[in-house]
Amino acid sequence: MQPEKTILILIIAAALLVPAAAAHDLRAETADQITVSSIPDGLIDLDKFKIGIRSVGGTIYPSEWDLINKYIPSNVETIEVYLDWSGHSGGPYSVALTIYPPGNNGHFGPYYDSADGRSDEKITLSFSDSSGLPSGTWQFYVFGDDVPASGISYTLNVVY
Ligand SMILES: [Ca+2]
Repeated sequence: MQPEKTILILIIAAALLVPAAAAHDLRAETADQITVSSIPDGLIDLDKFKIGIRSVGGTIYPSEWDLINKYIPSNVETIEVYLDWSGHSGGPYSVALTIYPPGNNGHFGPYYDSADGRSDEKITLSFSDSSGLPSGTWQFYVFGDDVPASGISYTLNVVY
């Protein structure tokens, strides 16, 4: 093979690989049809979701996991997830979020701050399935990736 051809093939291969790799961050490691998206402004739309707000607060410590269970009823097409650990002195800090839908279908994440396109000490993502998300108990694991020994507080809202 001529060197020029080899280079051209490598360029094409790289062009094909980059979008696939960039898109992988928000894809489910599952075989179902759930679409994961960044929430454009990262803000809760209270008018749209005021019935379904499920909020919980806690304190996360270095290398510890907090498990938060949320029940999602049937016929819900979209849930939005807002994890916020912003505003602590000495930051920015790093917290990760891994989500297990019901039904042993694998998991989403772990997601870090930048997974939603903004480095703001928040993770704001939506999960959608036009035929209905899995109903039952969703498990949200909050992980203290880089937080002070004294811990930092956070809030998790799951709205639908
Ligand atoms: Ca973020």
